Amino acid sequence: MSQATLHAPTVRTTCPYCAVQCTFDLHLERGLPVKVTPTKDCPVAHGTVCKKGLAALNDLRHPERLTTPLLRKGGELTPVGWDEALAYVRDALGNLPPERIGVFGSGSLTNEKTYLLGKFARVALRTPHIDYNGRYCMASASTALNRTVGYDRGLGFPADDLIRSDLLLLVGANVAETLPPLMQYLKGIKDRGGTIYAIDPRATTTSKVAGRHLAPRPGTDGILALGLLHLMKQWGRIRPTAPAHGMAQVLAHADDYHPARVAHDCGLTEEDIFTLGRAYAEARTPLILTGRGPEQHTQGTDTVQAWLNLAFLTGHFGKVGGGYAPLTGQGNGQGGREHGQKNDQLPGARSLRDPRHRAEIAALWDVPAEALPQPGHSAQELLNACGNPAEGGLDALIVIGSNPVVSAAGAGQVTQNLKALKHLIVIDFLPSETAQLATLVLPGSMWCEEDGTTTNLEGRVQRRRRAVTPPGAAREDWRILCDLAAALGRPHGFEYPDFRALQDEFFRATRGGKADYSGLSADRLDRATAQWPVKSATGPDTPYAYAPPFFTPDGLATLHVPQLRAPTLAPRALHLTTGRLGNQYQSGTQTRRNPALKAEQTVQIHPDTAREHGLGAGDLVTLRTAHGQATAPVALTPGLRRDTVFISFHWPESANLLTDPHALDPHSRMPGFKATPVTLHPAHLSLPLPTRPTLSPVS
Ligand SMILES: Nc1nc2c(c(=O)[nH]1)N[C@H]1C(S)=C(S)[C@@H](COP(=O)(O)OP(=O)(O)OC[C@H]3O[C@@H](n4cnc5c(=O)[nH]c(N)nc54)[C@H](O)[C@@H]3O)O[C@H]1N2
Ligand SMILES: Nc1nc2c(c(=O)[nH]1)N[C@H]1C(S)=C(S)[C@@H](COP(=O)(O)OP(=O)(O)OC[C@H]3O[C@@H](n4cnc5c(=O)[nH]c(N)nc54)[C@H](O)[C@@H]3O)O[C@H]1N2
Ligand code: SF4
Ligand SMILES: [Mo]
Repeated sequence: MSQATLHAPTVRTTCPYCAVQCTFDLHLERGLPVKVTPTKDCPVAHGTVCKKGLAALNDLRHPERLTTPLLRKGGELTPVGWDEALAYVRDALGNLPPERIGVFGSGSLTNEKTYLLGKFARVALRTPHIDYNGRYCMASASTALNRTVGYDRGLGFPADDLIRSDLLLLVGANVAETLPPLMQYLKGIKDRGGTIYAIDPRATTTSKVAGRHLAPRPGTDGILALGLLHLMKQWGRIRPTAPAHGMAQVLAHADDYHPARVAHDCGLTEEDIFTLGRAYAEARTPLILTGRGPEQHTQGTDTVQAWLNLAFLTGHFGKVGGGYAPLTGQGNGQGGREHGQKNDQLPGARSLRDPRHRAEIAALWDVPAEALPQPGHSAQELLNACGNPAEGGLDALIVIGSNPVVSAAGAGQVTQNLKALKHLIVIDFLPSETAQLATLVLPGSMWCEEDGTTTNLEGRVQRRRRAVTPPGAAREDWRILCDLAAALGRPHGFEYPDFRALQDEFFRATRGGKADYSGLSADRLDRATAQWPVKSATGPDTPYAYAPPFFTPDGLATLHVPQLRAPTLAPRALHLTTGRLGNQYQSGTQTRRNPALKAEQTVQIHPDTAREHGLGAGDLVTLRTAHGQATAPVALTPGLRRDTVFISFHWPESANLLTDPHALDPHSRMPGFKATPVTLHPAHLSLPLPTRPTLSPVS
């Protein structure tokens, strides 16, 4: 190592990817970050990282990095200067009624950008139609927690407490691939003699480490939870965490869920139900963690509710080491769902429907409260409305931090809708599939090119620090949003002299909200991270969030009776479920280009099912659903249920050509990403293997 390297400066920041938000030291050489070192004092990872984080710098100066605005001229995206790009925005959006313009945000954005995006939509565009990709992610868990205890902070306790659990139920969470540093806690639980169950239709890397695996049919997790509640009632194990509304109804409803019925609906044996029930009844600190497996269904909210009810009624919710919590996914999935990019939300997890909340934020933003729009379309409805007068008709959409052409349900239909828009403006740093459809692409900033804060899966706020400036004519995202407001002739409220001014306004805006960050500042966060709420500059943070009294008008929780149906399949149909691979991230914009992160798309099928369909390993199979079709090579997967197939959604034209853009959870507006009836069709076997799966939407 050269002397220069040894003495090179380092900048401490957080990873661009998942909700663990590992802290890194970035080593700089000649002003550019060249190496990532995990830091031992990272509160969750404690110095471990995953491959994605270590390789994150490969995208920073990637040859495809966007360095200039691109405007569609004569059908082609053509480099232009910022003046021309902003003049386009002025002419394009300035002449549209506000309710014809939509904004689509992201749980990848820092808290400050999330806050600014919500303000931009309501104050500069004056549109009700802003929502974000967290609707596809945490919305069902968040909705269930909010309606039960009045708020949602992901893990209600520090991650270090995970090892205090003596029974961990990982329900549809493949943490070995998706939140790898959490594996040290699984080891900790086992070292202390605890038991871990992975509940997943597939055997996964996680289930192997867990040691116990139950594979219910996709979409039946809530019924399994009802079966456990039924047993706990029979066995006299009901001792609620606190008095609550709705308990009698929830307990009466569980009477119908006897083990024989539950086993039948879930595709398990009665013995499975009893064994799990005994383990739960005997555990001192059972902890239920849900991932996207049980949540991303059209009955996702009620499914989570069933697990939450179980934890609450057996007295574990809110207790150290036990209870129920969802595992947050995106880097700022937690903060991203608190500060106003949600269609019905104002900063600090306030409600856009609440007159008092509207007045508080209107005063801060210096606008009349009546000028703030009411709630608009949710994410999928927003995309369904694009270019589509039959579904609420939007003419223009601004997308930042998401790639819905790959990640939205019914991506074939969504692609057609986006093409039908008059104006599609995408702020990204790489040419995502969505950016490639845009009429205007604005080159934004990557994680280590900006300051800000993110909130990790334990509700802990940490600083992101800028190590380098964006390349070429790329700009920091927050500046782009302010430039757009100015181009629209609405600069008032978007004239921050510097980033600190925006950040301080953001912290102030949360004062008095449920997600109160008002005691925080960049300086305080330099000294120590903090879990919200943090209500004053000198006051404490809140490591434990879910203790009564809850954030409800009377301080009590309200349990809801879950309405759950077991999915039915036509003859010959199978369940299609979707999810993630360890080496790829989300819609893949940031990881498919990264040579350090090799992965391939396959369709995982049980060997017996494959044989019945005349398929062998590596054969191309076409998956057909009511919404589209997709072709990819078969991977024989013995640990998978025979009635289920699995495909990842990291590649374009894959999983989401098969999912339904219209069926949504009535409470969370979540699409059914994880259960679609599918049929298998061997593709022409003499075809060469494609370098990436090829699919076409059903016309
Ligand atoms: N490598 C990697 N890590 C990531 C991400 C990524 O894209 N790549 N994304 C981040 C984000 S945003 C998120 S939300 C998290 C998600 O993290 P996870 O929730 O762990 O991810 P998934 O793979 O979507 O789903 C988890 C498991 O659910 C199972 N499953 C499918 N259907 C069902 C069902 O009906 N019931 C049950 N019980 N299980 C089911 C799948 O087989 C899968 O193993 O990961 C975060 N971390
Ligand atoms: N079938 C199926 N579909 C799914 C899921 C599933 O399990 N199955 N999971 C769902 C879930 S949980 C999620 S979270 C979504 C995620 O899917 P998306 O919402 O598409 O999220 P990403 O792929 O992370 O997209 C991020 C895009 O924004 C860019 N970007 C990232 N950070 C920033 C930033 O700070 N600024 C700017 N300007 N651009 C940025 C990236 O380059 C990329 O193009 O997918 C959902 N879709
Ligand atoms: S992707 Fe998640 S686990 Fe991996 S380094 Fe980044 S924050 Fe840590
Ligand atoms: Mo997510």
